[in-house]
Amino acid sequence: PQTIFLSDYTPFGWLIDSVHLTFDLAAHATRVISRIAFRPNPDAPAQQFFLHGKDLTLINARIDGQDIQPDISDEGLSCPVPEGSFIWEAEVEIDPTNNTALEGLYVSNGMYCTQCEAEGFRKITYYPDRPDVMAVFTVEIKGPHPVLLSNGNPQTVGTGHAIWHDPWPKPSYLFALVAGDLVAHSDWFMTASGNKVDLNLWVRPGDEGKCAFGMSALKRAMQWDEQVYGREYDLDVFNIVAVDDFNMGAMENKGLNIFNSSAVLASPETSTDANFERIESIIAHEYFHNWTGNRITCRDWFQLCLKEGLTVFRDAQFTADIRSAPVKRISDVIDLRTRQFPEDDGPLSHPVRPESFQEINNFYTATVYEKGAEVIGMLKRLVGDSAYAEALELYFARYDGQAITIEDWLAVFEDITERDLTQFKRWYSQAGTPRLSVKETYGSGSYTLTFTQHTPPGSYSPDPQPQVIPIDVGLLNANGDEVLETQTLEMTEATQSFTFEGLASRPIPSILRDFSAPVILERDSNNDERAFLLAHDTDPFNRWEAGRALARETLCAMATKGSAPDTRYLDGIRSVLRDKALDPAYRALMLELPTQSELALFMSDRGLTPDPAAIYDAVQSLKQAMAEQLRENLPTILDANIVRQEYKPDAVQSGKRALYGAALALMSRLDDGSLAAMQYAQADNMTLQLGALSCLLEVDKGALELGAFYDQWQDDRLVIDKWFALQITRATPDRAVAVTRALTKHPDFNWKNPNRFRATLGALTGNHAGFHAADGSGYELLADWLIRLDPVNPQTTARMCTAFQTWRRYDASRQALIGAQLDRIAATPDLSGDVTEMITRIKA
Ligand code: BAL
Ligand code: ZN
Repeated sequence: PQTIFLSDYTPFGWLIDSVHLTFDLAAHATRVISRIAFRPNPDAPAQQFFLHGKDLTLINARIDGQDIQPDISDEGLSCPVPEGSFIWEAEVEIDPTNNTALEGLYVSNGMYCTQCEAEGFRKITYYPDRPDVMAVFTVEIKGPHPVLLSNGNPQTVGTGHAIWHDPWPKPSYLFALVAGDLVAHSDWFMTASGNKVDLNLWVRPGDEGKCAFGMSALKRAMQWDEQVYGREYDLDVFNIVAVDDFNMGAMENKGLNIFNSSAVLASPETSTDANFERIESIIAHEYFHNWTGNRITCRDWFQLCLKEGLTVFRDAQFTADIRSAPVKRISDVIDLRTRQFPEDDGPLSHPVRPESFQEINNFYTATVYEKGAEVIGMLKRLVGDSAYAEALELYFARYDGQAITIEDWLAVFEDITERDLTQFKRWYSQAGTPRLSVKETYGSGSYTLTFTQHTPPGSYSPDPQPQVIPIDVGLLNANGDEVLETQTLEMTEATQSFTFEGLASRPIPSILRDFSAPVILERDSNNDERAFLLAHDTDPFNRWEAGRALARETLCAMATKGSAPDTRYLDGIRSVLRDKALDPAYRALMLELPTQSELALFMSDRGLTPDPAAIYDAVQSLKQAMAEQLRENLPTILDANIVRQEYKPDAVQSGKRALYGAALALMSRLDDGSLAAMQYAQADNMTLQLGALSCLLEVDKGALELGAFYDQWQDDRLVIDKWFALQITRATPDRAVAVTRALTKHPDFNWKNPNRFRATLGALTGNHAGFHAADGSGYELLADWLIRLDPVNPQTTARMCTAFQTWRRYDASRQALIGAQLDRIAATPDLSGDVTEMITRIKA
């Protein structure tokens, strides 16, 4: 595969005035007729006319009405063109039914749909398939389907024929088409300017009852974007379509968002609170892309973080506003540590804005998305809320309708604040998670914190330079009173000191409040201080962090030295749990232990080789100790947090259910699952039903319930995904591989469906000790399936190769076993470019 470099960017030689596409849909022989008006781009260097195209059969091509014979390769076509403007016309044939890769136009359950980001449009017709070529599209669809949809506003719509016109210039990656037997859940929204927008959520017949929540989330997102960012919707209609076979969560195509059904369909009986919250945030995310991504898009794919980092940041603000800000922040940091830190710590590490790639699909990563959002959070913290708001106003005004770069994005902040952001820009160009160590001195009322930053060198960034790190700090006295409110310290040097005067006694510092930067804080603290902060910190994030750090320390000591659980952790957690002034959702997060892979990274950061079985045993022992410690408190907690009102997926009820579920899991360790079995039997919502089943499986009970669950839900594909995943997630390490293998033989294991594949093999990779079974059986089973899936769906296969990215952390035997599987995958004949790139990088 060819490597593409950011530094090689060249504008396309032509601009497009209009695109007219006609689709004549047929299962194996869809015809796509294109008519495109090109004119020379005065800002581009001279170049040969080249259009991308893949897996297309060219029927005919014409320039200004004259038949031509272009040179055709695997990547596209080229031909001589007139010097001035010209009309390109082509007819191609494609086979949507055999398109199992789910890129371009494909068929899912009899419904035609598209996925064009990043480079799927070239599988639909010949086109300059790059984000900086923006054009106005008119799309005509012919096909025997009751519903025919494309981007923009409808012009003619009926069974068998429809014409859609999108007045907003857009790149091809935002093109979408849907045709099928669908039903709509409809509503409307009045914009601040008084334009009425028709809203439709299109689903398969039978799914109508799962649309109301998605629609309400959409309306709330539309209103929030008007109120907070001053962004209004800009078409007469906004369509969302749910599709079962989809590689990602959802896609922000202009006016026609296409969603993985798991990211939009919800009902209390079939969806958990976590599902509802995820759906709400994905709907908001895709909607927010209308401005941050669609109206203003990326010049090239290296700038992916321009739209993704900003849109993740915006959807996080939305969730924080309508739910609980501290709970959202903590959840995001857990996610960052689970997915982004390992990525940035291993062979797949890359900057938020990569400078080279082979397959852009491999860069839809936690680094681009989540670290990209963290970078925006830091920028906002450094410039302040009002400068951020002004900069965004300028951003929308200056770049509307353009395809731009990170330099353009930073320029609005430089213009508004007159700051020089040259050093800050390293967050976009340097890979790796900075380590921030801190030393302190105190004397004569003067307290000094000295920070040192160090980013481990990697292949992408062999010589990392100091970054701008906003460090939020507060100081407490020995009584737990705040003697210094939160201040943002701006660190720019490799080592830098900050002094605070006038302190009556040596303070206890609360550092990196609100997780003000995506760094690993290395502080020579101790469990007494952590316990103090767990009891007293006034910053909700750092209070949680103190508990998490105590848990990490005690689990590390238990796993490596066989220590007993630290009583300071157990006592601290009990106090927090009993504090009724604290939000139940927050208390539930306090009860959650660090993930086993987080502990593995923590240990390897300290130069220890993580033993997955020992980590698993430590976690089990600590949970048991927590249950014993809280024996007297659990009945009260359970009683206070059972929700008796009609189910609502809001923050208040879901917080109570989260705390109830966490307490029920501990109670199950004391009563052998009897309360969980009772709750399972009575459950009238999926949160409780699945939560109770999970508790039972964790204490090696629940076989009957597991069977009953399948019988009850066998016709609901999204619930059966949960059934697959839960058994594997809850399997003990010695059984995880066998359970997964057995499920791959289940008649419902439709492995070509990405959701089912992820629910099964993805769940295995999430069972840390099971996947890392010492005999290598987990690695072998995953490799078997990756090799099988690759020719069918390279994108989903490549994504799942990331399970091997942490391999150098483990012992020599495991490294040898993983290395052998990586070699086996690499040696597979006709391996896709996607997977070849991933395996090559992981092995490097
Ligand atoms: N643009 C791909 C899906 C998403 O990030 O919204
Ligand atoms: Zn996005």
